[in-house]
Amino acid sequence: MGYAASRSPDERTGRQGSVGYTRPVTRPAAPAHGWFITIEGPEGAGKTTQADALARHLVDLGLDVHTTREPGGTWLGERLREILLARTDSAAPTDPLTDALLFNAARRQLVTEVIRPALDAGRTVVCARFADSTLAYQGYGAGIPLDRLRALELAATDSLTPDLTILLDVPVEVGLERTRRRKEWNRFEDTEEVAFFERVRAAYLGFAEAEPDRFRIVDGSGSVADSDEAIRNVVAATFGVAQAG
Ligand code: Z5A
Repeated sequence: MGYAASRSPDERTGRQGSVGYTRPVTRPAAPAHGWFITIEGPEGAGKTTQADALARHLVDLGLDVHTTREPGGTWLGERLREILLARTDSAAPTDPLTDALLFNAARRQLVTEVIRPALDAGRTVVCARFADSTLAYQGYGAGIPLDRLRALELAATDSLTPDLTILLDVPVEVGLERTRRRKEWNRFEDTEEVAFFERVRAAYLGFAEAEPDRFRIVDGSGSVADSDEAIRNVVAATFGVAQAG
């Protein structure tokens, strides 16, 4: 990360010893290696809405941005998403480790096909949900031991970790109420109890406490504009991209 520094007059003339002049910087330079920003949180927190808004903001600032989501973001990932989220008539509940394997399969494809190449090309990637979701939902929500999940995560990500994770936090009832206004619920919203979503929310807050350098908590219970502004402030403070040119 950082800004392109202009050369001083003395650098241009080759003279040594005087204080250089640096023009004021109004735009962020494209980072040599792109920033990887994830947006996490419970359902209905506004992750999709805010991922799109943040991407538009960063594009306005001159960055080359790719927006994506989990599960999904590739041909294979979107097919797996359909399977994972489909409501089922089957009497047999889906095994949570099966879910974890499928989420990580989609993740592996997204990382290798999209995220790594984009970051290596200097693009910024904004992703709605990433590996923290599996730890929160299949780990703290559904009870899979975290060491098993971390092994799957390592295989899927090759240790790729976001530079910044914005945790959009909302009370469970607020988020579920927002998602229930939609016509379609997904399998998780259909079958899980409120206690499950309370464990997920608490897990996210615990992750943020454990990794304060990576996580920033944003209150998602206000208006879309409130979340939007708070996220812009977080990104500005983290990467120094506040000033539009
Ligand atoms: N899952 C998992 O278990 N393990 C994993 O590893 C991964 C995922 C990756 C699908 O994820 C499910 O997969 C999810 C977790 C599980 N299960 N559940 N339940 P998803 O991200 O595709 O689905 P989601 O989290 O349920 O997304 P969502 O419900 O669409 O929530 P959102 O993206 O945070 O919010 P949104 O789409 O931006 O907004 C939802 C609605 O609220 C919409 O009508 C907006 O207009 C409205 N909204 C948004 N912000 C506001 C504010 N601030 N005020 C009022 N209304 C708002």
